[in-house]
Amino acid sequence: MNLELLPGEGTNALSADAEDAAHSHYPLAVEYVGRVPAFEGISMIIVRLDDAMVDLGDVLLRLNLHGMSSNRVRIGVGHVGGGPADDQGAVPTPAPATPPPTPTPTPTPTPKGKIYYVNLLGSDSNPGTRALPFRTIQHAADVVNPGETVIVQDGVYTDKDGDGAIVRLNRGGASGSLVTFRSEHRWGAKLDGLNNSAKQGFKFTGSIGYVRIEGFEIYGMGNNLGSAAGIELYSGGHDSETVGNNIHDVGRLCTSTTKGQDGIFVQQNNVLIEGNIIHDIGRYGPGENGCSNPTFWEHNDHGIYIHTGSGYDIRNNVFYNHVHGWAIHFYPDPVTNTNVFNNTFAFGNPNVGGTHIVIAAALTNVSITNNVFYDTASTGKIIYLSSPGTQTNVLINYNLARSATMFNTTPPAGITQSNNTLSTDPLLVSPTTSDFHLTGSSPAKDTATTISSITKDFDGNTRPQGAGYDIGAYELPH
Ligand SMILES: [Ca+2]
Ligand SMILES: [Ca+2]
Repeated sequence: MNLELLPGEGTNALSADAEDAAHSHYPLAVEYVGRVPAFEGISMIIVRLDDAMVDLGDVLLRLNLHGMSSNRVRIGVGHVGGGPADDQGAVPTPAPATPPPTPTPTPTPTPKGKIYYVNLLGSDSNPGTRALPFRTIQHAADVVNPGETVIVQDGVYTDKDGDGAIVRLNRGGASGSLVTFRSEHRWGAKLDGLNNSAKQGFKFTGSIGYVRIEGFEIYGMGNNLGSAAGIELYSGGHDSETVGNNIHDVGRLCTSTTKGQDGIFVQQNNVLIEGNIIHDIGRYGPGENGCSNPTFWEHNDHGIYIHTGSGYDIRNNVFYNHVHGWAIHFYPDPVTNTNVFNNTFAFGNPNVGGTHIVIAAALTNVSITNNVFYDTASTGKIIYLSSPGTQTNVLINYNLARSATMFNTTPPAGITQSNNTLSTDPLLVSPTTSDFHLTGSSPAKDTATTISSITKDFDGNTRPQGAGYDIGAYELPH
C-alpha cells in the first residue's frame, strides 16, 4: 500500500482491525512495515490475525494511520465466503500489471505456543481464550507453560485470594522460551494493591525464572511490618524481563519498618529492566498525611533495590520523586556485570544530598553511562557513596547532570569518571509536570556515546536519530 510514515514511526503508528459476519471486531497487531524493493512509495505491512479468528469465512480488514483508515478489503479466514456485506462503493481490486516481488521481512519475534487472555468479566473456569477469558492473572500464572503468553485486558486487578501478592509466579519459562505476561494496551491492565492491602504486584517464588512482565501499571502495594514491592524478584526471577511498566506509589504509608518499600526488588541474575517509569516510591515522612514519628523515612525505599546479583541491564527507564531512598540502590552484597544505560533520573533524594543512586556494595564491571540527572538546582550530588567497599572497573561516563558534583565524597580507586557533563541543565520539556522528554535545544541531543545494542528509546522510537545517540531515556525527535 501507499503510505507515508513520519521519522521514527514504525509499526506503532499503524493499527488494523477486522470485522466478521457477526459484526464482531478484532484488533490486529501490526508486526512489520517496510518498503517494497523497486516500488517507490509502496510499503508492505504484515498484520497478525487474532487467535480468536478461527474459520470465520470472509472478514473485512482495514488499516489505520494518522487518524485515517484504508478502504476495507475482503479476505477469507479458514474458508472463503459469507462475511459482512461489502462497504458502499467497494469495487474489486484490479490485479497489478506486474506482480510485485515478495520481499523478505525482518523476522519479528512472535509468541510461541498458546496465548491466554484475562479479562475482568471472564471466569477462571473458562479455557482462557479471547472469547472465553480467565478472570484472574493468578489463574493464568498457575497454568502457563514455557513459551506461552498471557494477555491481560484493560481493567484494575487486585489480590483476589488475599495472600498478599496480586500475582504469585509459580511457573517460569525456559531458556529461549519465556513466559510472557503482557498488558494488552500499555498501562491498560492495572495491578492495584488497594491502599497497602497487597504487599507485591508480581511476586516470583521458588527458583523459577525466564518470565517477561510487560506494559502494566502497578501501584498501591505497601507493608507496615515488612517489605513491599511492585515486582519482587527475591526468590525466583533469574533471566527475566520487566519492560514498559509504570510502577508508582509503593509503600505510601506511615511505618517504621526497617524493610524497604520498593518499585522493583531484585537479587536474581540476568535481569533486564527496560523502558519502565518508576516514581513516587516510599513511606511518608514526618507530618506527611498525618504521619508522626516514622523512622527510616529518609533513605529506605527505592525505585530499584539491587540486593546482590550479576547481569543487570537497566536501560531506557525514567525515574522521578525517589525522595525516601534512591532511584537505584546497590546494597548490601556484591553486584557484577551490570549496565545502567540511557536512563533519565529526576528529583534526587533531598534527605541524602539530592542523590539519585547509592553505591553501598562492592561493584565489579559496572557501567553508568548516557544517563540524564535532572534536579531543580545544581547544588545536589548525583551518586551517594556509603561504605562502598572494593570497586573494580566501575565506569561512570557520558552522563549529563544539572548537579555540579558527582559524589558526596572522594570515590575509591576502581571508579573511573570520563566525559560527564555537569552543571548543565538538560533542558527537558516540563519536569514539573513529569514530562522528561528533551527539548530541541537540549545538550543531551546527539552527545551520548554509541551503544549500538540500544536500538529504541523509552517511547519505542528508533535510536539513533540525527547525528548521534541522545543521552537519557528519550531520543529526539519525539
Ligand atoms: Ca494473591
Ligand atoms: Ca540523536
